[in-house]
Amino acid sequence: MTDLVTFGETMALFAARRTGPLRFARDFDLGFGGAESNVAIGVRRLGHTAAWLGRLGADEFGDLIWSALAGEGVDVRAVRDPDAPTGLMIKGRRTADLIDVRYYRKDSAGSRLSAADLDSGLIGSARVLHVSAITPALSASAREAVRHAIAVARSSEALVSLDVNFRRALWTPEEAGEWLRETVGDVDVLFATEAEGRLIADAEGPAELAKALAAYGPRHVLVKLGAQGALELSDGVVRRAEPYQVTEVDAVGAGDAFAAGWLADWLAGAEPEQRLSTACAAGAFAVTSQGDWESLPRRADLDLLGRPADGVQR
Ligand code: KDG
Repeated sequence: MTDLVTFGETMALFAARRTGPLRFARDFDLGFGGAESNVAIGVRRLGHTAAWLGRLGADEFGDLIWSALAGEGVDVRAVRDPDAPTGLMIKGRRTADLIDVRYYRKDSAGSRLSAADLDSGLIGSARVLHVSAITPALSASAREAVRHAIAVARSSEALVSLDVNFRRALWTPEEAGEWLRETVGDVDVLFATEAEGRLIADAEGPAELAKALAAYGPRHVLVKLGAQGALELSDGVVRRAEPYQVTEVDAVGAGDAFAAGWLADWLAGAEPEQRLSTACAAGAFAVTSQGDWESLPRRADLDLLGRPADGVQR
């Protein structure tokens, strides 16, 4: 049995090393990223088994993603598509504090994902199914894949987790809101920023927003508040966590890290306060270095945050 199964599009990532307009970038780091595979790596590093399903091009980027995920211990169940390339992301640094991400993913292998690519037996035997609302925005077949996977997980009583992960480049707020309102009643855990939560429901303040979102059905609602920490509403109880103080280098992937931390502690049967704290710690680690997933913590790393030390570990 796999603890967590997730699926979605993972793309090759070229990250500019130089700050300024992208056209003047000379050197790029080659890596990869995908909201769901980032979560799979995070959960794996925190001690649980994780499988990632998807479609990759039969190309060098597909090979890179496959071998790196497998190297992280993720069970990779991807279809290799001979007719479509692995999608690309280009990450520029317009200013020292502003990262801009461009996608080259239209008609990519990942966007051609369909329900037939998913191993229903694997989903049905998992303890957690994690999806993001990026996938339904990729194509009609990918949207159907999400619907199918949630139905399989529901019938097997797996915990169904959904991260809103709104991508304006893929669909409008209205389109996203409509899909989310149709779907959120079928999930157990909902991760959203305040702005993302308002795609679904309107309410003042994070606690009221969490209550409005919970009214749609999720048992656990997590509202991510960035530098203000996070708020959780679970079984009617609101909990608030303060953020960990770290120096931010690259915020991309923080939400996936937060979800990974929360889900890993749910799998471990941790107390709600501990679970929320681990989620915040994982999110804090994610922003400390470049890359969408590289600085995700292992269990032993979690104690490093918040230590009033001189910043040196020997
Ligand atoms: O959350 C980080 C992800 O956004 C990134 O790794 C790539 O899946 C991705 C996307 O669509 O932006």
